[in-house]
Amino acid sequence: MHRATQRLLLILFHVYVQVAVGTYIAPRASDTAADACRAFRYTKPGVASTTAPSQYFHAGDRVNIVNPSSSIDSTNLPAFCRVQLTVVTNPATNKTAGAELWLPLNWNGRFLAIGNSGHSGGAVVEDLGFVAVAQGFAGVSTDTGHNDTSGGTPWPLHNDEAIIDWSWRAMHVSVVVGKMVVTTYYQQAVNKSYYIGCSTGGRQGLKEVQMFPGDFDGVVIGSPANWMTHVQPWSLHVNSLVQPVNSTRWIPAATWQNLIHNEVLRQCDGLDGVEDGILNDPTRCNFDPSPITCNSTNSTNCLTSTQVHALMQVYSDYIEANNTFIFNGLYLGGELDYPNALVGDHVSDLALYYERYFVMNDSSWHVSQLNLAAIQLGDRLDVGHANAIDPNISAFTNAPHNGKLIHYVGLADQLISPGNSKLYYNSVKSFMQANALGDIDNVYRLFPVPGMKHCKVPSIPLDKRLRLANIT
Ligand SMILES: [Ca+2]
Repeated sequence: MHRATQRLLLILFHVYVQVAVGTYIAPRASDTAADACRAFRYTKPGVASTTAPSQYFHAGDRVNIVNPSSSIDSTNLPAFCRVQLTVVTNPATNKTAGAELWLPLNWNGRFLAIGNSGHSGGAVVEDLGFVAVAQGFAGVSTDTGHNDTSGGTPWPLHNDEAIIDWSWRAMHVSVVVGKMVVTTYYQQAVNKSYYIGCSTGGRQGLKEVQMFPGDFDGVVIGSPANWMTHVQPWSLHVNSLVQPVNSTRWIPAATWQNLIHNEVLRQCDGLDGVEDGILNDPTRCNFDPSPITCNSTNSTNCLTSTQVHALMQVYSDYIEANNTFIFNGLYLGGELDYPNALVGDHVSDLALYYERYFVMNDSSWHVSQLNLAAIQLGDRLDVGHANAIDPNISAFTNAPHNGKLIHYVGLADQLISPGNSKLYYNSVKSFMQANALGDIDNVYRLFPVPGMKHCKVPSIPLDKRLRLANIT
């Protein structure tokens, strides 16, 4: 008997025995998908290329990925293919950015881009998992053009290309390339295209709506840091209202969380008809600090007049020299978290970083140098064109594109005044009305969320939170 035939018979016999004794394991149905994933490469010179072997995760496989800005460790995800790309963001300089595409086996035909946070680099793998593939979307996330780790030279210093990538370019290019790669992978065009992001992610989403209205059919943004040239100086301003620690204006965390918060609730909570610890509309309350101001009969559990002045400034609009409006104040009601943020014991890292390395290109710039001229310099430069404040979104919302924009903001936001969201929404509404571009109610909705912090609903685990926020 021919040796090859012998081998074939041996193999068949081996299989027969395994089946007979119940040990034969058929190949998984998804192994074809796994093989296709692992073999997948994308190379388009001058545009993008895969930078690592694509990884396939079967449903329930442990997905444990960490980068400088995001991490995920889960065994609850459906089957998907992880594709890592380098995209060319500026062919003239050969500047590139990293991007990840997570492509579910059971694809719903839709595309979802995930926004970033802060100034950090690194794809948002957490949301690629829990938001995109968990709901059947092909997800894309950019590293914003840098992969910053703490320490070393700050990435934006004298690096305009990196700043432009962070500001808008890496997102847009990743979306355009991402759709091409998705189409190649599934051999099927994207049906609908969506975006979701909060804070920096909210800013990126608005930038997309304003600059690249064709990228998405629907955009969901939360508390956007869209007025960079004002939110950053405002953050430093709020710091300075109470800092340094142990100055006469300093207010300890326990005082915010007990004395002040309790008095705010006493005066404001019931105005919405329900005393539940949440202010449905903090702007309705005309807070009077006098009951907690120290006087001749109460000099211990109280605020000095200097502290009261600081407190009321924190809740007030930031008005600079020449009566120049800079930014809205924090809202009443979020005092449990305010000491963990801008009225805490240290200067805002993000804001100081922005002023030093984006605007001034000066590592020694100090908070004490903040003034109207510095803010106006920031406005004039609008470094990287990071501001996303254009009120004309008609190319996105109106025919023929007919996009939809959903915007939410927590009214207890501790990092960006909720007034900023209202300001942008109202600017769009006014612009569209003034230019006869239609009523925005059908295309752009703002949802203020009472009691909600910056981009977070407290006390609910992330994966459950995201499923509650299911946007399918
Ligand atoms: Ca209430």
